[in-house]
Amino acid sequence: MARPPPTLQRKLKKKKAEKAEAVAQEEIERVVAVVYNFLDPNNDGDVTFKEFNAFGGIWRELQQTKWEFIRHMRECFGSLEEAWSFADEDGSGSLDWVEFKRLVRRWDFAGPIKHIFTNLDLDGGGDIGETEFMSLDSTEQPKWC
Ligand SMILES: [Ca+2]
Ligand SMILES: [Ca+2]
Repeated sequence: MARPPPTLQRKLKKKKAEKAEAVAQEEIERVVAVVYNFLDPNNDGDVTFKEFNAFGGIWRELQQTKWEFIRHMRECFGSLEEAWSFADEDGSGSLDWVEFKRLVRRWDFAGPIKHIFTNLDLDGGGDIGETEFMSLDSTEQPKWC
């Protein structure tokens, strides 16, 4: 089959880009709607300062817990690399929830570990891979800690 003339090719390319942009825009709108619903628990269509602040509070709490978790591991193992080699007991290259829970208990860390687990599972695959785990290493201490 002959290739379409360059002008048509450009047009097709532009159409494709426009379509991708529309899909991205839809995705953004979907996420914004989810966040907005989350922020507007009484569903009056208005996000009050108080509601917005509650969300900020949850976020700060999570950052703080995460930071304490990192500090705790560094105290116990010296570094996150050491912690990882200890954590992945069966050498599968990832930590599932059960594995994670068992190990965190052994480290005597008391905190909302489910939040940490969900937060660490960046790709949402249900377990924590080494790259995901090591992302902790670049986490900075929250200013308020
Ligand atoms: Ca494992
Ligand atoms: Ca994962």
